[in-house]
Amino acid sequence: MAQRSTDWRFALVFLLLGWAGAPPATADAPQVFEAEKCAAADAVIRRDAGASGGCYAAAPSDGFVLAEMPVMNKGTFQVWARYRGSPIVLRTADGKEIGPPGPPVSEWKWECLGTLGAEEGGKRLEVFVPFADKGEEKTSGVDMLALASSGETAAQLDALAKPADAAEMTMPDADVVLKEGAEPSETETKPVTAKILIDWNHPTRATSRRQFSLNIFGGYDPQTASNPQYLKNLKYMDPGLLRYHSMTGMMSDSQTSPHGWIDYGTKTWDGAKIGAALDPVPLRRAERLVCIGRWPPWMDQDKDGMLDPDQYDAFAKLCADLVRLLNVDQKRHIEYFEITNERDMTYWLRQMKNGGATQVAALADIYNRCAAAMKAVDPSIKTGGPAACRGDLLEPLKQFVILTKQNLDFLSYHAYASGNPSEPDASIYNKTETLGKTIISLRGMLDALSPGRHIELHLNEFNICYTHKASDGRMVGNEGAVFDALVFAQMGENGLDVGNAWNECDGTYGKMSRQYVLRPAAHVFHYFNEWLVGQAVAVSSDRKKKVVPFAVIQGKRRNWVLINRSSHANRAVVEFSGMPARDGTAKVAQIADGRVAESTVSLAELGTGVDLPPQSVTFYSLDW
Ligand SMILES: [Ca+2]
Ligand SMILES: [Ca+2]
Repeated sequence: MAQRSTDWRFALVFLLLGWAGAPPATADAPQVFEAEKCAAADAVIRRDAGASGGCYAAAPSDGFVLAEMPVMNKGTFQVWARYRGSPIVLRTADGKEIGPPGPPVSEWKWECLGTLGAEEGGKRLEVFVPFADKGEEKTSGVDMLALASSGETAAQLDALAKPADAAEMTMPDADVVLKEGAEPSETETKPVTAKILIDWNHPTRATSRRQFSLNIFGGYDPQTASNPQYLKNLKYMDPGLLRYHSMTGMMSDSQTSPHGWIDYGTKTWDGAKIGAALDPVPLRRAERLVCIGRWPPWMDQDKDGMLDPDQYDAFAKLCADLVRLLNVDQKRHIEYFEITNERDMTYWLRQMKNGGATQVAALADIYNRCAAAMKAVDPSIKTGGPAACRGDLLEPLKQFVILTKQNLDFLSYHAYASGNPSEPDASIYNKTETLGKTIISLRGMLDALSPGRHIELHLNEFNICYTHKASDGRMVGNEGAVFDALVFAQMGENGLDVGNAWNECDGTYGKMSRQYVLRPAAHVFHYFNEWLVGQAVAVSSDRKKKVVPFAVIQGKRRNWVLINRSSHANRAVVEFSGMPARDGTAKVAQIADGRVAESTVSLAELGTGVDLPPQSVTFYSLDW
């Protein structure tokens, strides 16, 4: 019946266009999808009387791929969504965003979110939700999706909505949850034997200690920075690039705040205090980046989180003064300076969330003035930013790069897996795969915009949970070690320039505690930096939701890691190609159950299978 009515409509369109002398219509009928039917397995499904079919799909967390749909269209077509509440972003499965995000809307509404060409046919489209609902009121969601030829109207698409079945609407005005989100992504709980292949003849990318690096948070405080155990632990973890970052601390009064670097009397940098913090940390094997996270409070008199317009040049001068103090007066040769931290929150995220024009150009203007003033003092420095808290929102970052690229040596962003301590481990670990895809998207964007000059990509904060208020204890447990190892494997595989975990020392996130005791993840830093810097090679696992491998050739050694991301033990059989059959013994370092232990294993044992403890990271090193 539906087919026949479509045919009639088609015939009518053809007839009318033909009669008007226009080219013959090539339009297909719109392809319409119920969002709840193509939603991700861990989406929330809710019932609502105003939704087509009585149901819609919602995101359980920020930055969620809510639904995927196939694109079968051949020509140019428009992508529409019927949704309510928070904005949504449509993108192709390879990460290309289709037009700007759909704005927030208060009632169910069709919005055309962009036009795609024939070259997108055969791909899949993703519906990406940047911001999930928080608090009590939870009504945001996507009801329907449509691929339509140009000229379709919202009213025409509305006619394709199916009314809710009145009998099923027990509470017509309420959003009833039919299915909760965030179900465990890995339902299988039995041990498996994973077959791991390492192809030593198939090089991929070089890895570096710059990837396996850290934020220096305690290093703002001279007392921490000069503690011998703190320094010993830093040396053990051996990061290649230290990012000095303390968001509010650095701009605090140096007399009253341990992290403060500003003399509030003179409103300038406190050179003596800064020297006392930086002097004790040796430069032996690490570059440094200093992040100027924000402007001092007197430059934001109206307290809207944005630099007051009459203070742009004053802030640029303050930034240049810091470069002069550190690199000219104190001769520290600091290589990298970062201009602002997570100001996407005030310049475009809140606008995207609540509706309103984004202010990317304003932040780019601030950036450009600062970079010019800083490079005038020391032309050798590299400047970058904006340390965006949301690297997964490509479009505003692309605009930022377009507006700053003459002055941009590195693009920086952050990635936290969750804000919910009860989100299952498997779901947290899966997000490291998403993190890898974001590296690919951002790298592709930078290369397209700056083909002649390599703009570095820095993922310079990452961890499991973005808020210390949630007290997610996994960051200081075995899960933190597994998570960091999975992130490092993604960085190595996808060619990130610099990675800095948040952070080296504190109560919630630190790779060491405030009492300078190493947490399990600290050993991941040590062994990645000692054993896994070299030429990465192709690897595979037939159970990669259970055991994840990563391998490098390091001089005369062949080194690799096996990450068991299950809460139970698994077995791994390791096979090599590109290496003649031989006997031998590999050194082993295993992080499990909160400790690290070194041992050895024979190649014969690896070929028949080794046991990997729950939530463990095991490193191997073989003399070639
Ligand atoms: Ca629906
Ligand atoms: Ca302001």
